[in-house]
Amino acid sequence: MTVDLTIYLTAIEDELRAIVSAPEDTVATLYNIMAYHLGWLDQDLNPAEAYSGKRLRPLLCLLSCKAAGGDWHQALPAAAALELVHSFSLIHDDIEDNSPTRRGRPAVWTVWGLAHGINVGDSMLVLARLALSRLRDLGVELGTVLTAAVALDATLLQLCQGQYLDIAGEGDVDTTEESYLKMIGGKTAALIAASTQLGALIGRAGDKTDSYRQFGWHLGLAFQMVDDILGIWGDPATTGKPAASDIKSRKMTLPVIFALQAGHEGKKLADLYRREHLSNEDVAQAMAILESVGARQYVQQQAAQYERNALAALDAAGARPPAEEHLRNLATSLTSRQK
Ligand code: GRG
Repeated sequence: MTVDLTIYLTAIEDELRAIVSAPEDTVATLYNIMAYHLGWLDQDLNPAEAYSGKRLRPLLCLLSCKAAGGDWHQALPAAAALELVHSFSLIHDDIEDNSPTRRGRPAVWTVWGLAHGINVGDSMLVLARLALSRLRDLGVELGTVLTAAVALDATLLQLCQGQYLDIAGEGDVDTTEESYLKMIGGKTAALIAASTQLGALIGRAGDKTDSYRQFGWHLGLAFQMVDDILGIWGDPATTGKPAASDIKSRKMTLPVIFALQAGHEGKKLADLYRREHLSNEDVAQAMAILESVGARQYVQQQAAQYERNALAALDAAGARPPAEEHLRNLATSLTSRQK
């Protein structure tokens, strides 16, 4: 992340810390577990400076607000709400996926168990929704606050629907690219689109708000495609996930969907994916098939196309410098990211 964004990142952390603070000592641990997930504490709940993720969604929100001509400080409650929703979804996703690690550290549920994991996630979701009420204190009009709250709730539903499609489609070797796009639209693009939409809304972008949303939507699709690449070919030391993790768990990601359509090699991959458990040799074979049919290059090209769509929407939004340049740089850095 470039140095220029430090001012926003610092303000995001301050806003999050103010929200994630225990109202009384009896529930201190509940809030401390949230702080662990956010990277501020270690497993023993002592202060830490762990990797806490990119803070992509709040950054997009603040920069969209500024690019639309608004005061980005007014968007801080929405920015924090978006990161809290993201955190909630990761904590629950790790439980649903049985993933033991997150950002290179034990996932919340592996340290504190399923019941606390679910409850901590739920608490973060509720804190996210409540956070929006502070928009009023910062002078945002009541109508805008209501529109933002409804947009956030509609996004939560899209997230649940995308997650449903993801879980229901696991191991389905007949998955089409069309159904994949629907799934990642809900699971990933919806929250990123909401980030740019809410920022623009608070920045009073008026009829340009939808272009900001489109920017986030296309960026979100490109982002997930890059995530798919990293889930197969990412460096475990950088991603914090085991090597070829998405193949081992037989995820229907875009490289796999593409390769499954590739004649004889595709049939071989389908046979592997139908197995209940993939051995190391099976994983190596699946990886060789993906390479041989050019699945990685295909997905890179697709991600680049969605990135171009995103940048075209940003142009249509009439985003103002210097935030426009920050948004552009952020978008392009995401499609070449390593984690
Ligand atoms: C919101 C009510 C409600 C339900 C959510 C659990 C769930 C239902 C959805 C899961 C959605 C999910 C985890 C999608 C993955 C999106 C994704 C690519 C996450 C990684 O985002 P990064 O790279 O993460 O921004 P960092 O670590 O940088 O924060």
